[in-house]
Amino acid sequence: MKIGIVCYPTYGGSGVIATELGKALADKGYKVHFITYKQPFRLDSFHENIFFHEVNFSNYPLFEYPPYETALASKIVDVALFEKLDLLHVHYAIPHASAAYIAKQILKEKNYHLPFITTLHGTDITLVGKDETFIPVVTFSINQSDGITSVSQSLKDETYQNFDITKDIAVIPNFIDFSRFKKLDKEHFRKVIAKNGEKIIVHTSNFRKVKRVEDVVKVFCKIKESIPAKLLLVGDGPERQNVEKLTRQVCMEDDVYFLGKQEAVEELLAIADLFVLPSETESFGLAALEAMACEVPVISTNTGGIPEINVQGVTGYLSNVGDVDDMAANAIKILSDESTLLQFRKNAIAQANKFSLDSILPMYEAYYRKVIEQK
Ligand code: GMT
Repeated sequence: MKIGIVCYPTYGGSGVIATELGKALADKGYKVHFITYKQPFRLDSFHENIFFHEVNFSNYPLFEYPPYETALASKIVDVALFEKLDLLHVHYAIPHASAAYIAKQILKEKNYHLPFITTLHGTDITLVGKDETFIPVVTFSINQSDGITSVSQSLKDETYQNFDITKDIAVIPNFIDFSRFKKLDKEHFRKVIAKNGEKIIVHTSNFRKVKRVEDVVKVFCKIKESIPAKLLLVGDGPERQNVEKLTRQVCMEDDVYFLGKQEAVEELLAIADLFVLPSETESFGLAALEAMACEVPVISTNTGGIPEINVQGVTGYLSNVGDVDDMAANAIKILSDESTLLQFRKNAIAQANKFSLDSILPMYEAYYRKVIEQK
């Protein structure tokens, strides 16, 4: 089967899942064609079954807003015809689903049938997609998809609540590649960060407002009142400056490390005792799952799809958005007793095992076959 994959190539969960899915499919012998404006950041090595097609678009001075969607649709048409794609899988609805629809219509004129699947990832529904400026196009293009998947039950429910969707949405959760995400022995590294045996708290995200990274710092300050600890902040984005400012105001900045964008997240999770994810909304929370796969318990909010991953009192704790006192109290409960921490660590990996690549990949393969056969 020849599959086209459209995604955002930047630092973010939807691009990570799309890339990891493409790599796993390629390992199984599928021919995978990535169509994006930049090489996806996790697509870093040669594979005989993986191809990359860059979407170039004109910077003609007339265009205050370069017409990316038009360029993407044209590229999809070109790749589909030349590479004889059987299926197109677009990740994140905006603007990928509408570009896929345009491409499909153009190809139809050329007697070429290209079914497409849209995977909803989160903010394409919960934040950006809900914006009045996008609703008509998002609703239309989701309904025109030959298959629709959502990364959590919560996101599926929210899609039906907010959009007039007439088709069935299949829930296919995000997954973890355990050959990469597992607890590594990095004790030497731990000693560099936590010289005096401090506990290590980690947060990774794209530092957008929705992630509430300032709450991570607030929780950390409260933890530090009872437990010696260090905080590793991994990632970068628009809120970083505000978070840095807060850190300088409220906390001893020596205990907080801003590590920026890191490729080998698993090496940082290897020394973590706790992961904090205080998001305003989170359709799934792939970063939390990655932490759990590395045996790290999670303190999170109870929003969106997070409760489908993080189990209250088992793999971590969940609090209302913004309730930093509750988050800190829960963190202290886990960190102040070694046997409790160890139990939470074991529970976290056991829960993460339910989302292994090996169990989720066949769900995508079966869905692909169903969509192709339904023409
Ligand atoms: O964060 C976003 O704005 C979009 C997206 C991304 O590309 O990172 O994140 C979403 O997709 C991830 C992968 O399916 C999910 O794990 C994240 O929970 C989800 N982000 C939000 O819902 C905020």
